[in-house]
Amino acid sequence: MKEQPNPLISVLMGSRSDWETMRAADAILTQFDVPHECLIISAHRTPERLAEFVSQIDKRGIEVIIAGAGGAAHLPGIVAAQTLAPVLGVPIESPSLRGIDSLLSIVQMPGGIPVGTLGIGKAGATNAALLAIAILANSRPPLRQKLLGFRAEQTARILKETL
Ligand code: RP5
Repeated sequence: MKEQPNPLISVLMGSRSDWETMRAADAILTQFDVPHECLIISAHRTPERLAEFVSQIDKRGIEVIIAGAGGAAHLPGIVAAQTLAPVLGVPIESPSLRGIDSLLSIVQMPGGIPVGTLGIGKAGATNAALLAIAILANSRPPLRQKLLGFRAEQTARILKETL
């Protein structure tokens, strides 16, 4: 859907309908100039695309994967099962159970295969991107500086607010 050459981060989502949420992750990664891609890959609807994606993760140099899914949200777990790259899961706010189903599906991974689970919806997508950037920033001082700047701007903005 949205690709850059040599992405460091892959943003996956189970359906086009997840984009309204996951575009928040895309926006943060774009703001930080982090090479990334956004792809629709469904664990149950496009299993072959999923298999092809996971087989190429290391070869393509992808370091962190963000996966948003809703309902019986198994995408982050099935990706995590097939890579050592950190996988961050974003529970989509599903219409029927307001994302509680997605949250519990993603967060309750049995011990042994971790998925770092964020909050439901856009805040979760935003934080998944910031966490992915923090992971990359451990070995990239310029990115760490940008992250520090982002925090400082956020703090300054809040301090300026009045009622
Ligand atoms: C999941 O099913 C997707 O992650 C999406 O959140 C949910 C519903 O998909 P659609 O029916 O809207 O395509 O695979």
